Amino acid sequence: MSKESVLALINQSVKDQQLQAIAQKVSQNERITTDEGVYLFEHVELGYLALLSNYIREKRHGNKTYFNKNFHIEPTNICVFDCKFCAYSRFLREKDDYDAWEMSEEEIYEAIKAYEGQDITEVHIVGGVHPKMGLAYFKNLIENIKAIRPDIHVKAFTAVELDYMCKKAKVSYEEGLKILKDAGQGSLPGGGAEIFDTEIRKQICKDKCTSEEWLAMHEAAHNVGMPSNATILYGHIEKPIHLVDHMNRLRELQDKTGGFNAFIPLKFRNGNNQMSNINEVSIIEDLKMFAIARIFMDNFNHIKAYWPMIGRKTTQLLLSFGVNDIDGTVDDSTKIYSMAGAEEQKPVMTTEQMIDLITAVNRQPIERDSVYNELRDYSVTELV
Ligand code: V47
Ligand code: SF4
Repeated sequence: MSKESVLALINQSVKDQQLQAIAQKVSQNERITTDEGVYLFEHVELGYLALLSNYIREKRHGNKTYFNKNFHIEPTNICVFDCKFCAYSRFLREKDDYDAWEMSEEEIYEAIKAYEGQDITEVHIVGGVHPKMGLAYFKNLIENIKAIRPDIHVKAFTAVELDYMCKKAKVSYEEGLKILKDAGQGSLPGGGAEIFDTEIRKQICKDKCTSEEWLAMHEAAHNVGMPSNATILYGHIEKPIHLVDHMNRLRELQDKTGGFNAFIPLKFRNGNNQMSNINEVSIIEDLKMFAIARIFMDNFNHIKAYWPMIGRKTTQLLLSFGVNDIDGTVDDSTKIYSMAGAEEQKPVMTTEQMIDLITAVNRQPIERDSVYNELRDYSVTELV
């Protein structure tokens, strides 16, 4: 839809001057304010959010929808922290914590070798914050993974894991990140951000790194030449003002470094955790979150829906609400969401299924690498 038609439609159909002003800004590539962000959450109907976010999405990416061929490794779910929303972590406080796991180094290398000969481009490694797995352990692990699979991009460790390992090793964030980068790490995933507002963070994850530390870690990563992603955990006790504050802090850091690739809203799932009394939000709230993220985060090139978390059908819908990236084939036993009741209990999609999911809603499937170089356009090449 053209700029003129988006504006005309909004101007003709609503008397809401604030929405008209926002639409005007969107059509002129201008940034909206935090007050306007909150206004979108509180007063604007989903149809208008769809119109604006899809306009931005198509202006930036047309119908292109990115995915990659990746797999996940979660070395352990043993964690020194106790986030209230986490269904996955175990701290072996009691010896009979039967569903705690800890992969041996050999098991990790075997998991990498299992993909030999397959055109996978990325391994995503995150897990609990294990008191015994430190910087030296992970440096060695990454070096060995790269020795087995030199071509693979290692996206690893949330800022929470990195903060813990740097502090324990008594090195600055930049020093720690340089060690990992030299070992072969390529980028950072976006986890651990949750909600930056101090009060909300205190209530849902009071003992892990602070918001300031999370942001400082990502700034340090960008400074040493490692790009990263950013997430937000929405749909629990937060209010629109906290969502907008969170996005604003990321937008400011992105202005400074330009090092973020994608913004990934993560829907709070209420299974088996200490916040199970909180209802999950409706699909309307999901669509709103992604659409407003697309409108507000004007300096983030990609808005990603992590399909194992949000489900395949909602992912398809989200491709008309600002989303242009759906992560990867994932192939794995990733448990951080399945244990909290996410849509997919054992998420894996073949390339063919990925292509079908995207083409079924008239978008263009593009395989990308971890830093968004386009590898293959599946709308013009045959799957072999
Ligand atoms: O930080 C944990 C979230 C995150 C729950 O960068 C939960 O490409 C909802 O960040 N309900 C870790 N969310 C995973 C992550 C991620 C995933 C996929 C791709 C990328 C990327 C990053 O998982 C945590 C937390 O926000 N999480 N428990 C839950 N009950
Ligand atoms: Fe540990 Fe991460 Fe779970 Fe928090 S979300 S308890 S840091 S594994």
